[in-house]
Amino acid sequence: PKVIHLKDYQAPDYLIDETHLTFELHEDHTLVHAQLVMRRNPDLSSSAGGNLPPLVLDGQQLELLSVALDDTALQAGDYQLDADHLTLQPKAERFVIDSTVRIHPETNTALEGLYKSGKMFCTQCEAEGFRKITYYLDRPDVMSKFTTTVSAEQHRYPVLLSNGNPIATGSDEEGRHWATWEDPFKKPAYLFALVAGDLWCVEDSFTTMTEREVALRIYVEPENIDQVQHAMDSLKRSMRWDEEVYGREYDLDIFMIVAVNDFNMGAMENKGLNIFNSSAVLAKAETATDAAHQRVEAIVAHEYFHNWSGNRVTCRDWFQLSLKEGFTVLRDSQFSADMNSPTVKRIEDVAYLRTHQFAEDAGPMAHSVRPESFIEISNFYTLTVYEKGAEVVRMIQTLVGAENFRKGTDLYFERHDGQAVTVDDFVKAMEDASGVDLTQFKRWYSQAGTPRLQVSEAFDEAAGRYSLTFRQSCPPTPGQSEKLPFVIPVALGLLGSDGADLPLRLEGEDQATAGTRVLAITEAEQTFTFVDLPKKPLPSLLRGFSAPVKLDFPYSRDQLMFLMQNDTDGFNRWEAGQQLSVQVLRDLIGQRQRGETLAMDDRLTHALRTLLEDDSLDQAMVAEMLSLPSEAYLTEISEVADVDAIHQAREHARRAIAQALFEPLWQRYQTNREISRRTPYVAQAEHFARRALQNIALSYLMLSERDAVLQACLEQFEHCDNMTERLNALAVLVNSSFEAERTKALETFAEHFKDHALVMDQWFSVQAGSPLPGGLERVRTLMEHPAFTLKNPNKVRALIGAFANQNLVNFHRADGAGYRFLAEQIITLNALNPQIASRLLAPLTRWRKYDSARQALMKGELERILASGELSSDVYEVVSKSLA
Ligand code: HT7
Ligand code: ZN
Repeated sequence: PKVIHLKDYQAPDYLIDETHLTFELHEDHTLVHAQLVMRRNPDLSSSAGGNLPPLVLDGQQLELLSVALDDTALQAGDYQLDADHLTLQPKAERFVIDSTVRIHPETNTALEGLYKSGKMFCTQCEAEGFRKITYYLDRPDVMSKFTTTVSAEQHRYPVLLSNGNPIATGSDEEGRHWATWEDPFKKPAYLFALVAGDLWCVEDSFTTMTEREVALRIYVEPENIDQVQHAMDSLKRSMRWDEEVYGREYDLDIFMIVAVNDFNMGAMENKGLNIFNSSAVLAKAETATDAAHQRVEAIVAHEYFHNWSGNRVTCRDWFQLSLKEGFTVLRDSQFSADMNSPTVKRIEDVAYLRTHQFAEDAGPMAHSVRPESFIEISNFYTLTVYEKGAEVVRMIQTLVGAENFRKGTDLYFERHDGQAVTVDDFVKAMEDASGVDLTQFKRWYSQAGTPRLQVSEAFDEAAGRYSLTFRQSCPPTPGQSEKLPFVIPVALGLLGSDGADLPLRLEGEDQATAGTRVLAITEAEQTFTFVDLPKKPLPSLLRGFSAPVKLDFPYSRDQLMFLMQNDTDGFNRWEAGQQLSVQVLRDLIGQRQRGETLAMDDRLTHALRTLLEDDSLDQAMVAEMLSLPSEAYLTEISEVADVDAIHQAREHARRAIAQALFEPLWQRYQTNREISRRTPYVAQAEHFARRALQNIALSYLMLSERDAVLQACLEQFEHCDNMTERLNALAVLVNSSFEAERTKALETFAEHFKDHALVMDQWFSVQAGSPLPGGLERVRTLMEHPAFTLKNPNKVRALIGAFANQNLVNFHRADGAGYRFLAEQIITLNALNPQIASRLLAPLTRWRKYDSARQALMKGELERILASGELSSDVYEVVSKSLA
């Protein structure tokens, strides 16, 4: 397989000014006619004239029926065809190519290009799917104006959609009809979209900041029409927010979203016609959890925000992917923070980043935010490009300040509107707007790996001087053995003995500042000295997680408890609790490994009791603070992860907390359940918070195995009006020892929701994630369930993905059966859907984290996959890099 390198980037020889497409959709094939109005790239054409370079169009899995150059049909000898290209020789600087190809969306299980999801046709072109539709210059720096005509049988496909505005429709006597759409904005092919189906839509409108009316339409299959309102409300909130916070106005007269059931990712920002995984659009109280409601809101916002950060200003090449994705993830997280609790949103994002992105950064697929090479670009839609990319932009905001950051984004959008640009262009706009030199900062884009920041303190009481010394280092990653120092913004405060923030004055400064301040660490080792401090302060470091690093400071448990209760930074209050929990859990893991009786440090329960008994605290925060670090996070921070000891230590801690705090938990549970019983479901922050605390309380209480709690759980399961309470009750039953109740609950749930694919996904996940013994056998049995199919990515994620990623004790069974099972599924999926197969590999790529016996078993399965036959480039790249 060919490796593509960033350093080899060359501008395109030719440009496509206009693209006119005609699709004839049939049940057993589709014909695509493309007319491309092209010209030589003026930046490259030599003034001396000379020979024109060949035109090399991308195309895969296309049956070429005809091709013409300026109306002259070309014969076989006039062009060259291989599996990936159509090459021909232009005769003039300007020319028109006409081609007709036959394709087979009806058998396309890879869900890339044009495919059928159930009864509808839809497309997914990012990153390189358009080349499976027609011959084209399928690269993001070739931007063209598109006109698209779709023709299909009227009865089966009454709705025909593409990008832009509808300009003409018609029908013929054979029961077929057609529609033509015109997109006035130039765009790369990856933003092309087409949909044909029997769809209903919910319509609304939005008045923009300049008083333009935009029609909003969300299309779904008729049976889902009652699950669209939340997405529509989210869309309107996103549009308003982007105007208010980033000054961005929507540009077309219509904005459409279509929900499809078979989709490889969450959603896609095609110009004016976003296509969504139905799981990222549909939400109503009875069938979607609070988390699902929040996910819909975030994804609707993310795709909408791409209209500026991605579509109006796009990427020059795929190495620049984080230009649009990192920035847009930051924008959607800021939006979600504004719509809900900012601290809780930050906690969720950081927990996710530290568990999963840090693991990626420490594994064989580690790459920088702007990767240097790839075999298959689909493998680089990663946590690093998305989540770490967002952290990098967030750090720019921290360093230049909020006001300059906004000036920088304005300048970036204005300067590059209609262009395909690079990460350097983005950073340059930030530098120009702020006057801050970001040269060294850009190492965050080019160096992979998670930096470690070790902090030590020194206090000179007599002089009132308190010094913090920062030492940064970054472990080697594939292809990068040495790293240069990063610019690390450290937001910090110093707490006095009363818990309040002290005024901060650095040596040499005239005046003190109040509260939090940001220090920029730029050297491998650097010391900052604060003065005017008669007593030794307690530092609160990396407030709000101001940089994606692993911070080390030797806090004592008492200091962590003090920070938990006093830090003015909500994020760091949670973080102190997490660090305390990690210390306590590490004790238990050690005890377990030494075969000792487990005995937990009761300071953790004391600290949690104080929180639980304080009615004035945000309930969502209390719920977060009650959540122990996950097994996946404990694995990530272990040198060698002992899966069983981690699980047992964590379970022991949960039981100890449940026992010590039974009364306050029971009280909280009953109060909140009572309110839930009286209050109809509302998808809003304060209600999410109440249910979150109620549900975590229930999950602890059930560990007591008391009959009163079981009855309460069954009451919640049977009588609640929403999926949040029902699914949580189901999950705790599934993880409990009440076998009869568990079996009955699973049956009634499945019977009730058997026709709701998305709810059945939850039903699969809850069972796949249960740590009770026999997990693999349960998953194998569930694969036989009529609602399961390997052809639907949501089902694969819900059952196989949940098992391999969330059920660590069962997946990492010592006999390797979990690994073997996953490898089998990957080999099957490699032929059906390479992108999904490749993503499922992630847990096997982490083999270095485990003991030598497990390492051998995991590598054995990777080798078996490698030897299993013809591999897709997607799977090949991940497996071969993991074994290197
Ligand atoms: N920009 C979108 C990327 C995407 C994608 C990439 C590869 C394969 C399938 C895909 N579906 C969507 C999603 C986003 O907004 O980030
Ligand atoms: Zn995106």
